Amino acid sequence: MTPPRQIDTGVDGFRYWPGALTPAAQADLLAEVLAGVEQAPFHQPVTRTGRPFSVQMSNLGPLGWVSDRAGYRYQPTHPVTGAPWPPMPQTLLDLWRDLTGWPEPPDSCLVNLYRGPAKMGLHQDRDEADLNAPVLSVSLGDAALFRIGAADGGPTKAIRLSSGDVCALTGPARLARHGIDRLVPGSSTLVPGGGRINLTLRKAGPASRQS
Ligand code: MD3
Ligand code: FE
Repeated sequence: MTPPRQIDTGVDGFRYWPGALTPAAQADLLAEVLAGVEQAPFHQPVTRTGRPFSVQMSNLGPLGWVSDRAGYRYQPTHPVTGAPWPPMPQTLLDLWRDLTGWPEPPDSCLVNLYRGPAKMGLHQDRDEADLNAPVLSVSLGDAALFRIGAADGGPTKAIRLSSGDVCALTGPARLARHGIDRLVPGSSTLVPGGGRINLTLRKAGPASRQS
């Protein structure tokens, strides 16, 4: 893998590998993810106030991020079917090891599906037990305008994330504010039915005790 490109987001610890996955690798990975999602169909979560997300979600791996009127959390089962989440593809475990070097594997892969006007408001990711562990994001399908800014406020910057791009959020970027402003419609034909799939790999559960 090529070294990450340092781009000026104003946020230290944002590491970016544009075009990390070839078109063939993107197609193979998407097929694995969609096979998993057949067992764990996309659902539309709601916030604590009952407002639906415009993004549809599923998860792969031991823990999945869910949101409902009880709040946000990671749980081992699908909120609608009650079944355990399908396994995380080995490709993603390898990518995490190669790019983050983190000593523990990810235990969660959130699969976000954006179609049409779907977006994600500016937020921080802080539902994970160990906020020192990095987060790795893989973009597939239509490009998106991603927005990022420092944890403590101030200006934000927009970056176009395209299919096959990978980014890691480490160190001071781990608590960065970030979101998705909008898709760039028609920029890819990868996802059947159109749109964008983002895979977010995390170590969500507690760090295992070091021996
Ligand atoms: C910066 N997902 O699921 S991925 C999310 O494209 C989420 O679906 C977006 O934000 C998406 O929580 C953005 C890039 C990303 C993921 C995690 C981060 C950026 C991040 C965590 C900290 C800082
Ligand atoms: Fe996030």
